[in-house]
Amino acid sequence: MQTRIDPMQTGSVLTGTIIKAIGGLYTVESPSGVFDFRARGIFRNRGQSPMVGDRVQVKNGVIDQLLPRKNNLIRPPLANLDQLLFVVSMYKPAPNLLLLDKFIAIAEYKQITPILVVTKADLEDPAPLVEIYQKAGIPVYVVEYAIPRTVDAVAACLSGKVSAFTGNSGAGKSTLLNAIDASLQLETGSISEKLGR
Ligand SMILES: Nc1nc2c(ncn2[C@@H]2O[C@H](COP(=O)(O)OP(=O)(O)OP(=O)(O)O)[C@@H](O)[C@H]2O)c(=O)[nH]1
Ligand SMILES: [Mg+2]
Repeated sequence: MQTRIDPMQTGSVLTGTIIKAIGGLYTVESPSGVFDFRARGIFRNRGQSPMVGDRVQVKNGVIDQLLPRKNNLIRPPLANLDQLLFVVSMYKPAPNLLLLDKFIAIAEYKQITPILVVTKADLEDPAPLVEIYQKAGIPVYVVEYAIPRTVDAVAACLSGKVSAFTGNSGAGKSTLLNAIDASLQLETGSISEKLGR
């Protein structure tokens, strides 16, 4: 059985993954628990900044070392992704395929598996879009909230992988994440509708 360590204790060393980064405070998930730390000033001086997904070593209660990254994105700053889920809605907002193709190319280049998740299929037939991307070898999931197994399929593809969701405002990212995990309780709709896009 692992003894619980005090990560702030002098001489303690802990390795974990950053799961949240806000205002210079980093939440690190480790085998001994989840803790908040700051990072050594040296990272800023080197123009290196810890990001969500980074594997880090914490010494004496401070993030001391960033372990080598498999890949990373700059905006949003995310490291060590296995897959990127592109949430594309069939209607309002309509799909922007040029942008989608660019992002898929970037993901492939960074060795991140691109996955297409199609929403609002109840409002417009997704078949033509699905066909294009399936033919190109991209995994495609069509989500229909009236058919729960379509949500379960997306949830299942997340298992054991580090994933990020991206997509236009209003595409249905928060709605989907809430359907996958109701405890998230993400706000949906309001902002996009106020902006009218
Ligand atoms: N008809 C229909 N509406 C959907 C579907 N998915 C999402 N919506 C609606 O679309 C609106 C926007 O959904 P959100 O989940 O808030 O979109 P988002 O991608 O999180 O948007 P931002 O947070 O602004 O980036 C909400 O009113 C949802 O109820 C769908 O599959 N069908
Ligand atoms: Mg949202």
